[in-house]
Amino acid sequence: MSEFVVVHHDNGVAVITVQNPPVNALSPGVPEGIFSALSAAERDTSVRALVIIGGGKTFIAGADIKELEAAARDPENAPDLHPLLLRVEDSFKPVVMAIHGTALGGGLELAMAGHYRVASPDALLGAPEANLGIIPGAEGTQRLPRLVGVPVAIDLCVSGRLVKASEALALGLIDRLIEGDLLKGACDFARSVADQMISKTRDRNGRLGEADENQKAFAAGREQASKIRPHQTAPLFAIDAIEAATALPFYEGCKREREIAKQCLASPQAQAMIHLFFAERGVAKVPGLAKDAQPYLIKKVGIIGAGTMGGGIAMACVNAGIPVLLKDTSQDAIDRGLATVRKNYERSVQRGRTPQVVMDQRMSMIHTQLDYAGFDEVDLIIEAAFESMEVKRQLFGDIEKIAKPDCVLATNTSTLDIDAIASVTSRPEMVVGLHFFSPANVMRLVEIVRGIYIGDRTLATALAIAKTLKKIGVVVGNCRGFVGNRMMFPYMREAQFLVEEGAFPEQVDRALTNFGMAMGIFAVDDLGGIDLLYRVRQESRHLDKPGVRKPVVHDRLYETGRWGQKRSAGWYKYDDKMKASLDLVVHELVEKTSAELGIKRREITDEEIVERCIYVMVNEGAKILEEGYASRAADIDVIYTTGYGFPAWRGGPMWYADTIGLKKIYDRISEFEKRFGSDLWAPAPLLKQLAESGSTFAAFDSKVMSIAK
Ligand code: T1G
Repeated sequence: MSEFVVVHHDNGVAVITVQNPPVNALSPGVPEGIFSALSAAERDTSVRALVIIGGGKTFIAGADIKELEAAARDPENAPDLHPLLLRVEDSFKPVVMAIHGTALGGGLELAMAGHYRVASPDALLGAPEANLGIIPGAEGTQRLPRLVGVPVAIDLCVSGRLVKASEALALGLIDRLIEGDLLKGACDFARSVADQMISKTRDRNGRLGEADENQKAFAAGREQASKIRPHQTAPLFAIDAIEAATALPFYEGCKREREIAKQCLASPQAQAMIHLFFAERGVAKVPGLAKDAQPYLIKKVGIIGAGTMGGGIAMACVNAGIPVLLKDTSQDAIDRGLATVRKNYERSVQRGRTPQVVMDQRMSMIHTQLDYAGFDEVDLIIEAAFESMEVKRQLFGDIEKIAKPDCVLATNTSTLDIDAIASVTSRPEMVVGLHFFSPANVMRLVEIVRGIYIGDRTLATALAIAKTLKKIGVVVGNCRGFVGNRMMFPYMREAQFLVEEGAFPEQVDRALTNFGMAMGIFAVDDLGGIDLLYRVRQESRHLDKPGVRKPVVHDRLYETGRWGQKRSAGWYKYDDKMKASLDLVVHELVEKTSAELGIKRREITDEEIVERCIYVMVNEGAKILEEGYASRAADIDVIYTTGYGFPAWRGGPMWYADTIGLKKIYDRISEFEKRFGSDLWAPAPLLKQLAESGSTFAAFDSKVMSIAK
């Protein structure tokens, strides 16, 4: 019997339990184990029906993505689940799939080959393959539309969203909800259908719809795909495979699906997104952090500052079930902050994402106040006050006198020196940077900034609270702008230089969004506020090297009072729905600034825009790695794809650089250095070294991790 499968009998039912922790992935040996257990149960005359169930916390969370990662480099060796699916579906004894936890990708495909599916109410089902740049490749695109109809199958494959068991029942994806003991309920169900005619999913063509309505569904699906997953190929290929299901007999449809799946698996997008899957899980493995460092338990949080960030962080906490004390200096500030929180929840209720009762319950977990009452009982204090060193040092001096000894003290600063803040306390080892991204209740990224004083338990607590808040916590060093903003500064600089030299903001933004950025850099600047970046630059003027070119056009815009969306005018002008449009006033300002700088404006290509804006990021990323402010290039990829709108299908800036080839990037940067000078474009020594040795950032990471082990 296979190490991955355990079989026991329950009054005429053979129960096949899959055991491949942590998520029962269909790793090599698992499908084979299920296959032989099923064959044996079929031969066993005492068996009238079968139940397949997952051991531990979940059903089967899909194919083994590690195996897919290898197959992406050699698709001919992609895992083939077809023999098992056929074995299940052609069983002459009913096979009941008992689902708890998650049934995802290949796990859902196996479940759909079964004759019946039952689930516990907390189960989640889905086809998230698009998140990996691939399509369901185990007949999922052929069986799913047969169970739930074409439009729903398209939606599930394009969005990758997971459906709760109650919705799965309504959709026809499962046959029964089992309250209480799932295994007992599944066995009872199996016995109840043991003598009934077996219906195979592959023969259920009733829900495949009519050609004309399907054409509408395909068109709507392709439009949805280009809207929610711009530039991504897999969602469109999934629709092609579902279309094959409606046009071809089952097995020909499966053959078409396999061809498309192989094509997807071999695509750079799949390799990039599979890289990110593991990179997002790899950030928790922090070199230098003691493996047995115990995080402090966070049961209650105190937040200082009820502004945009403080309010968003409060929502993230109560959404995770953690009550919050939210303090600010004036009732007005509190009322404004709470009004924003309430508006956010109301919007979510209106969209049917949050039941009203849940909104009320979460709002009731936010206690607002003007003093520090109760802050001596909280387990974590997050300071989200005005971005000024003086204000933050004052605050940390105050809170450390109130907070209990094992309370972790965190600051949400996005640019200021953590050590300078920590050093005003008598317990700097308890201080950590928790740099959330706006809106903090939505954005998945948290930069966890570790300063020189931080204790292992404090760092472990920061990682744990990020996970509890369903965030991706990436540990970074305490340099100016940490990792994300530090790479953003030269990116913004080059974008502004390009505008001073001949481009216009909308051209730069178009080139960047065509490249795949979620937003153009000038649109981002308008969203964040022109005054914000202006103030950050003023605060760091003392760090500027004399004689080195600095952008001027941003100052000129600031001086006009066009501070972005908050003033309905910035690089763009905005209507009352915040829709951006071109403003020739900005063109005049840009041309005037070029004249002021004595720059003869020239034709600038989109290619130059992308190269200067993205390569300068890569170069800064390489400096950050060699200076040790980030542990892995993959961490930088996670930061930029989850916090800065870098396209996931390009894998992040460092992975993207590897796909271009570091030699080409290095050579181009060296050309820019000749044109614009070393102060702006000196190649990072690490980039030079990797480029000249024909190596990659991925190889750099493996080396880091092999040393860290
Ligand atoms: N394969 C290999 N390893 C996996 C895995 C998988 N499918 N899923 C998770 N892991 C590892 C993960 O790397 C981590 O390892 C540990 O398990 C815990 O994961 C044929 C081709 C199930 C919701 O896309 O979404 O099927 O870091 O931290 O937060 O058509 O994991 O501890 O060493 O995420 O509790 C489709 C992917 C595959 C689901 C659990 N399936 N997994 O979340 O734990 S493609 C997916 C998840 C496919 C078919 C196609 C989540 C989870 P480590 P975790 P979690």
